[in-house]
Amino acid sequence: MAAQVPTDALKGLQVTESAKANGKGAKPAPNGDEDGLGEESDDDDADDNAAADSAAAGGAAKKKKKRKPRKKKKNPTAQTEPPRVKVSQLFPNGSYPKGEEVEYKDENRYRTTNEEKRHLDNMNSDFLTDYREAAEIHRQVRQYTKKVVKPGQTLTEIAETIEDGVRALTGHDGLAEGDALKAGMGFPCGLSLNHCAAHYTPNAGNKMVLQQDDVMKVDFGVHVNGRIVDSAFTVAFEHKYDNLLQAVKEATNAGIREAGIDARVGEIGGVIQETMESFEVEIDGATYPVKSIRNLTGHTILPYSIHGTKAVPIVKSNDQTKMEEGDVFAIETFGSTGNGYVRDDMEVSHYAKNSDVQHVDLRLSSAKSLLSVINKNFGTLPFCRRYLDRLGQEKYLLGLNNLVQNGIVEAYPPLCDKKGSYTAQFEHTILIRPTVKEVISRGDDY
Ligand SMILES: [Co+2]
Repeated sequence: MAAQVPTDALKGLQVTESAKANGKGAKPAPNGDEDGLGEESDDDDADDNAAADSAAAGGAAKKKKKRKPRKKKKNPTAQTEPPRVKVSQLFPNGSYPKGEEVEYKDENRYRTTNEEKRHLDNMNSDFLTDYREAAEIHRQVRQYTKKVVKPGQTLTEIAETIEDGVRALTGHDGLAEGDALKAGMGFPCGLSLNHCAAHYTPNAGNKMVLQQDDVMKVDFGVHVNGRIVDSAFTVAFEHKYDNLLQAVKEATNAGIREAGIDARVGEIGGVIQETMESFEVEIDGATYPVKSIRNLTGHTILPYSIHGTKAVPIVKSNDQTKMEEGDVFAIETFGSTGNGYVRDDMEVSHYAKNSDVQHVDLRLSSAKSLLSVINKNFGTLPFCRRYLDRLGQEKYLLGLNNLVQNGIVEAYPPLCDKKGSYTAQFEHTILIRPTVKEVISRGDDY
């Protein structure tokens, strides 16, 4: 999810204690898993096994004779299509694949083998496990999506393909109160077309259909216990956009390469811009320079908070802010054939509660009750109108707008360059670990 210059990116967002507490709701599953595979424990596993356990224990010898020998429940070993198998079953004991680990350079080279830094890394094992699980879910869902996405599908269908996949793979459908805070969507699935760069997702009743000629930015987040993986790619069916996509992919990888402990974000922006703007693209007979969109940035990610306090510009700047050990960054770059500048346009779909708001006395009862729904289900995680719809909320717009006017909830409108232009995006989440930089969302695809 893109951060905007300067306001969004520079807000000092804090994690609320209640959000933290809610996120730690996963209980260990009962021991005595019949298949003995010691699968990752969470609430849903407990539910799945409850029936089987009681049949095995309570039903004991008496009933056993009457029944046909029950087949042993086996853990699936492969993902289905569409993806519906929890990744915690595919990777028992939390043994999720690592991201791409990159050693630090120069004066930070010592860290890879340093005893103290390795110790610090080991103390973060829950953090790493949650992050790797979320990243694996992102990879599996996006790779399925890339396989099936076709012109003629509605944006709503595509968004639901992704969101249903993410929720199933976390094992949390997010319908029971507080469930979406344990794991699920880290922010709404953005499907921004052509001149729109970010923060578009269909609201209820949207009939937009993906066209053969479209350039679609797919930007979605997966979180496990508030650890958000923010990663995005661009889909195009026509080869005329190849150079645009290539420019942005290389610019993002340049940013990832430059990132590291003590790296200055302004310099990283310069390298990103240089890479991006070394490309041009010919579309329908006209040649365009590819420009970095100068008022969009990458950003730090905090627990349950998608936009942290640091920004990573994608143009050269004097920003001397340094990356530090322990930071989590979303490195995202946007290229455009237009002005290289976005402004708010079209209907809002994305919202998030501000984490730094003081208590406000709300007079509107619909705003009060909606805020309670937001607190219980999303905390400070971004959500969209469709997520309120699926919780059964109705006629909430007045209340929602009131929360926005009172500064409690922030609206994130779609961000678009000039009409007729094309924009592309690639994004990865990276962990600035004590010993190495881990590109947690890296896959074979990008
Ligand atoms: Co982002």
